[in-house]
Amino acid sequence: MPARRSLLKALAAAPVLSALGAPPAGAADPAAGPSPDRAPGIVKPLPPAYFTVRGTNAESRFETFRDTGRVTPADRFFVRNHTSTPVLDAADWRLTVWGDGLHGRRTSVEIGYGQLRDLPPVTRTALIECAGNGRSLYATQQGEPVSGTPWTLGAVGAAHWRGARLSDVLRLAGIASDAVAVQPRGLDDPYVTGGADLGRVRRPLPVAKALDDVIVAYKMNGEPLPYDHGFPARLVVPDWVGVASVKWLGDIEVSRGPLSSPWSTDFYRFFGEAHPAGGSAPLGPQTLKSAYELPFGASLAAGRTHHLTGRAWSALAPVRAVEVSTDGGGTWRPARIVDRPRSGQWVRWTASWRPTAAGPATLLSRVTDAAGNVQPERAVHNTQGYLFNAVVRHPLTVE
Ligand SMILES: Nc1nc2c(c(=O)[nH]1)N[C@H]1C(S)=C(S)[C@@H](COP(=O)(O)O)O[C@H]1N2
Ligand SMILES: [Mo]
Repeated sequence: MPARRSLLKALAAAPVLSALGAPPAGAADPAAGPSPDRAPGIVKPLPPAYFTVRGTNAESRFETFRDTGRVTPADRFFVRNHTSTPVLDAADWRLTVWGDGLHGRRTSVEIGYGQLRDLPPVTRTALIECAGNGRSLYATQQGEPVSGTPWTLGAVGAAHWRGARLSDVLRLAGIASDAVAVQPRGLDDPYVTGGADLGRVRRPLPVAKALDDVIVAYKMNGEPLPYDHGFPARLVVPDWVGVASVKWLGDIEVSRGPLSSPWSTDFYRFFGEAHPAGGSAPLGPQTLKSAYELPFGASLAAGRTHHLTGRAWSALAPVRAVEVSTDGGGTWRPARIVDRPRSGQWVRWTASWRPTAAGPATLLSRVTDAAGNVQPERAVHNTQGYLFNAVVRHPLTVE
């Protein structure tokens, strides 16, 4: 961690050094904006070979998952920041659990980093996927306008998360048996949008989910959480939209009545013609997707056999089958699934293809899960472009 800390200091100092006319080698020129391997507010380097920077966020290049295993290395994992990564110190960190949902006369309980680590540790392999992953495909594939970060398919990653069960944390704090909701909140800066200060990122979680499989994670892939992914502690809410997995966890409200925040009322609900006036219920579980580990617009040689690879996942049930089409959806054949399907995880798959005719081509893939969910041809539009689940039409050129 000290190395990261001095790196951050160096970044903060860079504009001053530049103003003196002697930027150190590799320092960003503030006039040119962030250099391509940095994003405002993100601590880790974002090599352009692996990331596309989108505002305060960084999307993983999906095709580069090809050389990763079932788990995404932390230095390749996408970052979704409403504001910027706070650099916190575990020694000063406290988790405050408070609210009318604690029993007895308690109103607030503080848990330190040591106490958190003293709770029985569990490790869970889980995907974190932004609700808006695939959002740009509403426009590019369906011709429908949507608002929000125009992610392609790389706002998702899988990791081994180690931490305490949220249920153990809540019981330690004294959650009452009639509590109905909890609301975790981050320690990053308040989110200001359209002139309104919405406060710190927070979103209610029903008690049933909170006590089921949620963890307060302090390790990612065997290492302390990186700053950008929530150090010293974050929630990991398996199978749910990424925003539920609050980073830099600072406090949790426990309530005997329903809770809400802009992240449950204005965002992360479906709005639009196909949905109830006033919007759907707040989004919970993610959806299902499959994709090729190839850049959009890649060129493949004609007359050769290509070993195509991809990934498929469903938040609703383990993957059952993946099919591919190399003729724009006219015919389908099974892909070979490489990994044993498990709930909450993705599988790698392969399919070979020997294109003959030169020219533009479209590759498709389609996942079916064990509950019988299948990727549809079209996703149902919603104004903020959440939960894109349709079969992706992957453009290529055969040369
Ligand atoms: N405190 C806090 N937690 C947060 C966010 C945030 O901006 N602040 N972004 C959320 C969103 S929208 C997503 S998709 C995930 C992304 O997690 P990652 O950046 O570790 O990939 O974190 C969630 N947790
Ligand atoms: Mo997200």
